[in-house]
Formats: sequence, C-alpha cells, structure tokens
Amino acid sequence: MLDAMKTTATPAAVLREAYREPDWLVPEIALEFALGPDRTVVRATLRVERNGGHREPLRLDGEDLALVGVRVDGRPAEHRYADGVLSIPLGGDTAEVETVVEISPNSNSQLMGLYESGGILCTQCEAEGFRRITFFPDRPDVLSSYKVRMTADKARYPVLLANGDPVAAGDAGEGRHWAEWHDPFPKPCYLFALVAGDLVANRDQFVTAGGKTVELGIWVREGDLAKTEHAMASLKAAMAWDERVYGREYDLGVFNIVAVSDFNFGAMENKGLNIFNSRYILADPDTATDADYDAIAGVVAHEYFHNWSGNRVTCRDWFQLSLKEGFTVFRDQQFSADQGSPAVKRIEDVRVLRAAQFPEDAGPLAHPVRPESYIEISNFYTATVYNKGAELIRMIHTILGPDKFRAGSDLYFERHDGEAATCEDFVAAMEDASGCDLSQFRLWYSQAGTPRVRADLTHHAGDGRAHLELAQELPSTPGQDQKKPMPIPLKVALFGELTGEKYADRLVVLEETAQEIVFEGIGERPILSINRDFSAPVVIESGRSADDLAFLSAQDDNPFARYEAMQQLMLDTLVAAVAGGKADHAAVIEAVRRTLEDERLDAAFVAEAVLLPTEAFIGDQMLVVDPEAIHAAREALRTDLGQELEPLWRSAYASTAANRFETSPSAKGARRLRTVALGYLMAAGAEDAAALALAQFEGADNMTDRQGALGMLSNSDAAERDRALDAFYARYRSNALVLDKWFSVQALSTRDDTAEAVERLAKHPDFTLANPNRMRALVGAFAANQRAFHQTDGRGYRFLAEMILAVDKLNPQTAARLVPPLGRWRRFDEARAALMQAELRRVVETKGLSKDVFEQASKSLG
Ligand code: 0A1
Ligand code: ZN
Repeated sequence: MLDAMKTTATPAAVLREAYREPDWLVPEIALEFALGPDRTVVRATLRVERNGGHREPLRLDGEDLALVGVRVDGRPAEHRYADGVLSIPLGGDTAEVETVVEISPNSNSQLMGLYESGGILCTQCEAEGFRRITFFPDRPDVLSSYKVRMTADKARYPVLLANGDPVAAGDAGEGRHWAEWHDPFPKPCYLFALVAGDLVANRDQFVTAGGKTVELGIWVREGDLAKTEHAMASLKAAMAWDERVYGREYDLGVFNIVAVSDFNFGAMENKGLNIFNSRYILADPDTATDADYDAIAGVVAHEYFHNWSGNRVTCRDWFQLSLKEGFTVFRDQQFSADQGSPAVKRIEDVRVLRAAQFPEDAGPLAHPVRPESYIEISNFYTATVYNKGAELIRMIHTILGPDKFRAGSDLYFERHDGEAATCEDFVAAMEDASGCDLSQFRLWYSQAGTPRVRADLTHHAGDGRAHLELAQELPSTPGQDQKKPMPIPLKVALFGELTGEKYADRLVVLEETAQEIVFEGIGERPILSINRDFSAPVVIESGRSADDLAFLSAQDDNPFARYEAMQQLMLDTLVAAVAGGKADHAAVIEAVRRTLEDERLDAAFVAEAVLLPTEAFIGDQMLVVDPEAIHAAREALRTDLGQELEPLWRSAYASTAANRFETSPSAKGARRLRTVALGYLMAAGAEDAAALALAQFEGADNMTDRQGALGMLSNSDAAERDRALDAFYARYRSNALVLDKWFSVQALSTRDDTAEAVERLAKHPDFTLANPNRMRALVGAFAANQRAFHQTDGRGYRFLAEMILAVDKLNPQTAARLVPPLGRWRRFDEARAALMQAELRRVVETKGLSKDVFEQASKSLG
C-alpha cells in the first residue's frame, strides 16, 4: 500500500465472494416527505421481516442524515447510529420500524440522494444514494413495494411526481399541497425517485399490444417544451420495439420522464419515473446535432428497456451490474441499428469500444465484466461493464442465433421476474433454452483484458486448400496473471484475389489456445476477411498486406469489414510513419479515392470509412506513445489525402449541400460527409477553405453543420476562427447545453496553444465545477486531446490534477471520472510518466480525499 495512506485510513474493499443474503427483508415501505429546498423531513415506515434464523439486529444504512427519531411498533426504540449504520435490536421476526430524518437538498453538491437542480428537487439513488434520503438496507436484493406521500409549497413545486401510479392529491393549507404515489412492483431502493418542481409536460399515450393505454409525460421547464418532440417519438418507438423484438410490454398506467440540468451520468431508469440529464432529452435543429438526436433516441430507449432488464429483473448485488447494463446496452444498440443503418451503428459502437474500453482493459483500472472487488461502486459504471458487457451478450446472440437467443431471454424474464438475479442466472437461462453449452463462455465474465487473436492464412494451389491458423492470447491484467482460452466467435470469409468470388462465409468459434481451420475447393489465392461485423471484442493480428486490405476496403460485401480493412490500412501506414518518420501514403489515397468514387455506397458510410483513426487510437497501437510524432504523421496523411483528392472532396462538399433541413437518414449522412469533406479541404490548405467553413457556419440552418464548421475553424489559425467562436458564444450563451459545445470545441482543438486556452477557459465566468456536463465539456474533452494534454511541460497533467482536487470537494463521482487519463503513464516516455505519476501522487496524498478518487488514483499509481 502507498505510504501516503498510512496516515489516513484506507477505505475497505467490498468482495464479490463475501456476498451473503440480507438479514432482514423489507416487503413494504411508506415514505412521507415534507419537502423544502433547505430542509426536507423524511418519515419512513418499514415493515421488516427476519430472513432466516439469526439474531442479528436490523442494520440500516445512512449517510449525511440528521436523525430525529426511531420508533419500533409505535414506541421510541433503542438504537445506535455509528459509521453510517443505524442498528436497531429487534426481538420478534417482524416489526414496523419508523425513522424520521432531516436532509438538505440544496447543500447536496454530490448529486446523489435528494438534491436541487435549477430549482427542481429531484433524486438519484443508484447505486447507493437512497441512504442519503432515509435509513434503509441500501442493497439491490432487498425489494419493497413503495407508498410515497409528498407535501410541498404549491407555487414553487406545483408538480409532484414519484414512482408508480398517482393515487391521490390535495391541498395542505398554508400554500402547500400534497400528492401520493404507489408503486405496486416490488423494487430495490436504487430505483426510488421523486421530483418536485415547476414543470410542464409533453403528454402523449401509448397503447400496448395487450390493449392497455399508458399515459406518457416528458417533464421540462416551460421554455424547453418545444424541444421534447424527438424524445417522445423515441420513447414510443422504443416501447413498440420492445414488444416486437423481445415480447416485453410496459406494466404501469403512467410513464414519466423528467429532464434536469445537473446530473452525474446520462439518465436513470427509476421505475415509472426516469430522470434524465437534459442533454439526452432536449433537441431542436438549431441547438442539437444529428449525433445528439441519435444519442437521445439511444438513451431514451436504454432507460425504457431497463423496465424489464433491470427493474422487473434486477441485480442481486453490484458485482452483477453488467447483468442489467450489458444486456440493456445490447438492446439499445439493436434498437438504434433497426432505426437507421446497422452498419454505421456498428462502426460507431466499435469506435466507442476501442476508444473507451480497450484502453481500460489495457491499463491499471482493468477489471472483469463481473468485477471481484470494489472500494466505491460508482467507479464501476465503466465501459467494461457497459460496453464490453454488451459485446458479451452480442457474442451469445451470435453463437445461439436470434431465435434461440429470444427463447433464452424469454426464459430469463419468466424465471426471474420480480427477483434479484446474477450474471450466472442469465447465462444459465440462455443455456437451458438453447441447449448450447456455455460453460467455457463464462470466462468472459471473469477474465479481464482484451484477447489478441493471431490469424494466418496459407493456401496450397495444388490441393485447393486454405489453412487458417488461429491463436489467442489474453494479456495479464492487475490481479490476473494466468488466463484460460475463451470461446471467440469469429465471422470469417474468403475472397478470391483474381475473381473476387466469395469462397467461404461462416462462423468459426476459436475455443483452444490455437486451432487450424481448413477450407476446401479454393482455386486461387484467397484473401481473409475476419471478425466481420466485429463478432468478437478482440484485437486481430493478421499481417495482411496493404494490397489485401485495399482489396477488402473496396470489395468486401460486409460493410463493417470494409470499413475495418480501410482503418487497418490507415493504421498500418500511420504506425509505419511514426516509426520511420515518413511513409508511403499511396495505398491509403487510392483506397479512399475508390471509396469516394463508389456510387453504390451511402454518404453516412463513406464519411465513416474515409476518417483517419484518432491520435489516441494510433497511440494505443504503440508500446511508447509519442504524441507529437503521431500528430505529425496523421496531419501529413490528412494533408496528402486532402491535396491528392481535392476535386473529389470538392464534389463531395458540393453534392451534399441541402436546400433545407431534413432529419432523414440520407440527409444526416450528407451532413456528416459534408463536414468530413470540409475537414480535408482545410487539411489540404485550400485557399478558400476557411471562407467555406465560415460560410457554412454562418449559413447553417442546423447545429450539425454549424458545429461541424466551428470545429474545423477551431483547429485553424485563420482569422475566421475568432469571429466564429465569438458569434457562437453570443448566440448561445444562455443555452447551457450549447455552451458546453463551445467549451468542448476549444478543448479539442489541434492548435499548439490549446492547453493555455483551456486554462483560460477554466476561469471563464460561464465555467463551473458544480455542473458535471460543463466539467466534462471542458476538462473531460481536454484530457481526451492526446497531443494537448500530453504537452511535454506537464501543464496538462497539473491542470487535470487541480481540477480533480477542486471537484472532489463538491462531487466525488465526477472527480473520479477524470482520473483515468493520468493512469496511462506506463504508456509514455520516462519524462512524461514521471510528471503524470507525480500528479497522481499529489492527488492521493491530499487530505480528506473521497474514496471515489482515492480508489482510482491509488490503483492508477499501481
Ligand atoms: N443505471 C443508469 C446509470 C446511472 C448510474 C448512476 C447514476 O448516478 C450516479 C446515474 C445513472 C443507466 O444505465 O442509465
Ligand atoms: Zn443502464
């Protein structure tokens, strides 16, 4: 353990192995809230039942609660409150336990429990926020039915919402009113929610397949009502989709969504009352990009899908988090793929996985999809649990096929409805329904790290046979040195080099450390297409030549594989350039030319395919990351591509111009390609490029074009840059979500002075540590800007550490999310690594650090 922690107590780790059933169950709870912004009084009445034959007292979790009184069966009762636990000795097997506490919503800057956001009182309880509202066994395997009564000032909080169905409301006198809500579905306390505020609703209805009418409401501040149409359309589409694809119907009479401006994550699936970060609800063409629209549809669907995968069947303990999150991300990915282009959606999902999850798996914070231990559970809402978790479900879907997968999900929901289940329960249901043996597959849940698969194809012209040799290796990760081979489903095809004929197209499951597959009847040299559709979350090392990759990028009939071949070709070229100082760009230029000239391809796909890998992803391919060399190599290739193909970029730019704004997939694709083409014209140094960008910026009738142009200008030294940034600020300064974009675009700039600019922006009057969106927009974006963040003088590291420490005092969860970029120090040269470690040490040694930041920073030091 670190020296620093000898002086303060090291927070204890919770272990998966240590799981025990709860001593006491709470089948019913009644909550009464006397709501006020400074002071809220919470009276909780719990019906408790002893679980098993033990003599343990009732233990209730509590945090930042001022205890007013405890009664058992109506009488004042003996109790002890220490170290976050209220212990109450109980003689019988059942009791009615009442506690009264006071809390202060407007001094709650952690945004966990009951807090105030823009004058609205709202809650966030996952994972362990309910204990900040009242005393309760705050663990997901204690399920209760809830009755909630709220009283509040009528003028300030005219709308009172909670989980379930509204049952009664009335006047309370003295300017106050009350409302009661009952939720008949037993739920864990992390799904509890209430909202009190001056809100208006976009109301609609959905009739379920079973003929039940559901009242839908999306609640926002009055001025935002016009921006809720897309979220409402997405919600109805998601409800219909879940009925059609998974046979899942909604189960309550109402479904409400509330948007708030201060929220730690994206959104929360509270039963019947989802609470959202407003960025995933509010959209109109003037303020939201196409990517924002897509994210809204995806997150609205995600939270809605949790009603079954998460709420009706919940998690036994937090180590099972991926049970609900991996499955629900997979479901929202399927939904989004069905709404638009499956190939482009898959490309985007893989891009996210590679940008966020692969580095996590390769670094000091690597953990299995089902972790073994944690200090602070909030640190485990990770890309591994969410996105790799979704890849695991996708692999099961690929191995079983859609019909058996559906039989498996039906069995899972039927078997575990109303229960708190485990990842094991999910896999067992898939196995039982399909008859497929998934015993070896379970290793995917317990082993961390990204497998590397070596694939070598040889061909013997004489006997017409091709041999595919596959070998897997799983790198060691913290606490896991020895790994076993896992089943890796690889979609494989072979194409004839001369004729282009497809000789084979099948699913190969690599189960051993090494395996050979033989293909017969192949009369010409075959070219290998492997991990088509990204069927497994692995790194493929195939050593395919530039010619073979160029062939696949032009001819593979699997669009994802086509994109992938182009990316590999670009990556090989860039890695060679970083190693050797310069590289031959001809193959990439030719492949991009063919893609741009291929009229059968849609614009959205072309835009994805011609984009170079990010600087960070290029860095991930190297043992020692050299941010300057990577930037130089990538810019050189961008410039060459821009110059050599200038006429094609110009025609792509011209042909994607639109007369007026439309949201159709083809219009979105055109906008995407238009900004990509503009980027290449800027890279080419075309004389009119900055003017074109400014014209696009000024003439845009939508945020996609406007932000796209602003991003290009923000990278440049052109005079148009400041003009555009100032105009953007002036126009949107009162819209927080759009102002976030203004901060991000500058933090992501490729200019040499970005680190200084970011330091200045942190002193801007519109910057605030209190709002997680604003923090991520400036500080999160900057830390993702590889070259700027890793500037050799270490000012980027210092800035980040200072931000972490400042935010930690207010909001530990948000602070902890900023730590991982510093934890990449092992991948950098000695000088940078030393500077990064020094900042991590400074953080860890700080007195009064949260356990959130302590866990991330101490693990990052190793
Ligand atoms: N279950 C949510 C994620 C979430 C987790 C924690 C939160 O508060 C700190 C908020 C949301 C989801 O998967 O959408
Ligand atoms: Zn989720």
